[in-house]
Order: sequence, then C-alpha cells, then structure tokens
Amino acid sequence: MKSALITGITGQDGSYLAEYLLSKPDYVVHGLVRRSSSLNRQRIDHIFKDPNVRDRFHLHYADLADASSLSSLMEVVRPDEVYNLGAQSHVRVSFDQPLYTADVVGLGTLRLLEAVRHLHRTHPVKFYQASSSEMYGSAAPPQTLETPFHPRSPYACAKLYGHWQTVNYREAYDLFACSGILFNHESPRRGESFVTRKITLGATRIKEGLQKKLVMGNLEAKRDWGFAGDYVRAMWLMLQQEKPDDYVVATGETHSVREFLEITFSLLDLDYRDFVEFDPRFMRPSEVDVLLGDASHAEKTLGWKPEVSFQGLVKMMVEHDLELARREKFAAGYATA
Ligand code: NAP
Ligand code: G4F
Repeated sequence: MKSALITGITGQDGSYLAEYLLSKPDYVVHGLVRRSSSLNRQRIDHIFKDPNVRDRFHLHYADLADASSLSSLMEVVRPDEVYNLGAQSHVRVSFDQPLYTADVVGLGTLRLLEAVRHLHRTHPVKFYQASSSEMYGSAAPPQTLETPFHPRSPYACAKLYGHWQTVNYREAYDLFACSGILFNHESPRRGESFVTRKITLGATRIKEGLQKKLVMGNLEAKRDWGFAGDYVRAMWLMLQQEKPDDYVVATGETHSVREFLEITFSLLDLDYRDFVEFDPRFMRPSEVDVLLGDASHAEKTLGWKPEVSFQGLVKMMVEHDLELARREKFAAGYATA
C-alpha cells in the first residue's frame, strides 16, 4: 500500500484529492486537521460513510503553525507522498492578516519541508507544494513557467516563499519536491467567499426569493478558471514522474468576473444588472488584473488536460447551489408553516 499525507484535507482541493487517491485501491490517506471549536468536515464526511474506503482514511490533529506537531505526525504516518494544500488561502483576507498568512502559508511550507527532509533520511518521501498563479500578479499574460513572478498580495508573497523553498529543497537535498503553479479552480465545494461561489450561491438564492441583491467588488478582473476535480489529478501525476519538476496547471482560457455573472444569471433566466451592486469593501489594495495560464508542459509531460469546460463548470455550480437554495426555501417554509 502507498501512504499519502494531505494538509488542507478539509478544504476544497483536499477533499477532491482524498477521494481521488482513495479511488485507487493501493492508497491509504492521512489528513492533517486543525482543532476548531465546531466541526468543519462537511467536505469529507461522506468518505467516512463509504464502506469501500473508510478503513483507509485517517485524520490527525496538527497545524502548519506548529513545527513539533508536523515532525511528530511525519514520524507516526511515515508517508510516501506529502501534499501540502493547507493555507490561509483568501487573497483579500491576507491584506487584513499579512503576518498570520506569511506564517501559515510561507513558514508553514518550510516547517513541513523540514519535517519531510528529516523523514527522508530513513524513508523516501515525495512532496507536492500547492503554489499559485497569484505569484504572477501583474506579469503580462499568458503566464508560463518562464514568466517572472510579480506578487501583488501578502498571500502571493507567502506562496512565492513556499515555492522557492520547495525548489531549493529539491536542489539542496535532492528531495523529490514538485511545485504545482495552479490557476484558479472551482467547484460546488469552493469556499463561499471566493468570487465564483459567492456568485452562484447569491444568484440561486435570488432566484428562489431568499436574497434581493448581490454586493460585489471589481467585475473587470479576469481569471483562468478550471474545475478542482481536474486539477487534483495533475497533483498526483506530478508525483508519479521519474523526476521532480514544476508545472503550470491551467485551462488556457480567461474570463472576467462580469462574464461569470452574466452566464450564471442567464442560466437562471435573470439579468445580473438588475441585482448586482458595487461595494468598495470588496476591492483589494492591489489587484491582479488578468491571469491566463499556459499548461503545455503539464500537457506534454503528464498527459494532463482539463475535462470540464468553463461553461460546464458554471452550470455544475449553479445546479448544485440551486438545489441548496430550494432546500433552504423548503426548510424555511416548513419552519413557519
Ligand atoms: P481552501 O478550501 O481554503 O482550504 C484550505 C485548507 O487549509 C483547509 O483545509 C484549512 O483548514 C487548511 N488550513 C488553514 N490554515 C491551516 C493551518 N494553520 N494548519 C493546517 N491547515 C490549515 O483552499 P483550496 O481552494 O482547497 O486550495 C488548496 C491549496 O491550493 C491552498 O494552499 C491554496 O492556497 C492553493 N491554491 C488554490 C487555488 C484555487 O484556485 N483553489 C489555486 C492555486 C493555489 P480549515 O478547514 O480548518 O480552515
Ligand atoms: O475568487 P477570488 O477571491 O480569487 P483570487 O483572488 O483569484 O484567489 C484564488 O485563486 C488563487 C489562484 O490564482 C489562489 F491561489 C487563491 O488561494 C484563491 O483560491 O477573486 C477573484 C477575482 C479578484 O480579482 C477579485 O477582486 O474576483 C474579484 N472580485 C470581485 N468581487 C471578488 C469580489 N472576489 C471576492 N472574493 N469577492 C467579491 O465580492
């Protein structure tokens, strides 16, 4: 059996990656969870209910801010593969909490790499780092592996630190360490405060009469949006190659927030202009205007291609959130009946 350790297992990507690895009969999956006052395991609860995989799925308490918890965990699990997906991953929030973001995202990666390096002396380990297209910041599109980075947020600076530490651990210690520079990827499991999910949740609630307006920031920003389920396959493929390397993972298409709004509302037979209001609260001190990735290295080396189109992604999220809104409306009606 192969054993994988995932940080960020309660998040969007962690949940898809756990499912993907467990769909292979030769994987045991260990997830790092941090203590919270109320349980936040909605994205992985179903795995424990699946009799075919639950015996191969284990959770452990630790934190990227706590080096001792990471080295203890590494000794207990002795994983063959480590996927570092844990992060304070919200760009806007990183302007409010820059030091915390740098600690968890930047130093957290270094703490984990150190724990991996120590284990690697007695047990071979492969390492995946969840790097981000945010690191390109204001660099002109299309962004490739050769494009110089120009980060525009505390989050992006912290991710860049983690990226270079990963590259340096590969070069200095001969670790099998890969940095996946992933462009935005979404799904029905996307956190509610990221723009795509905020739009699909808001629009479907408006459709069901549960909400009147949707308050937004910059509608002109453009992103290369893919489906998270496609992107976790690329993470796994990187660790199955003969040599470690860095990869850009993207769709090669870019769309504005405004286009995302237009398509979402039109799927619901609504016009977004009747419902969307501007609030400067959602603007950022420095913005990333256009992200558009070139994934040709991943396509050529890993044989990876996205399977879900942009239109398909929006439709998938709208259908999921419309069902949620209908259930919410039914529950509200039932409560007041
Ligand atoms: P997400 O849904 O926000 O999940 C983040 C995960 O990190 C959660 O499980 C969270 O745990 C965990 N976490 C936060 N602070 C932690 C800490 N101090 N110690 C341990 N775990 C901690 O993020 P995602 O969208 O799945 O993204 C996964 C990774 O890819 C992140 O590193 C993100 O920065 C990066 N990335 C994402 C995208 C994208 O478009 N989604 C693109 C490029 C890179 P709780 O549940 O306890 O909060
Ligand atoms: O959905 P967002 O918050 O994602 P952002 O900033 O691109 O970051 C995401 O993708 C990165 C990869 O490039 C990841 F590394 C990161 O962890 C995260 O997953 O915002 C997208 C765009 C921005 O330009 C933002 O200014 O949408 C714009 N926007 C406009 N109104 C808004 C809103 N963003 C949010 N979150 N909320 C709004 O009301």
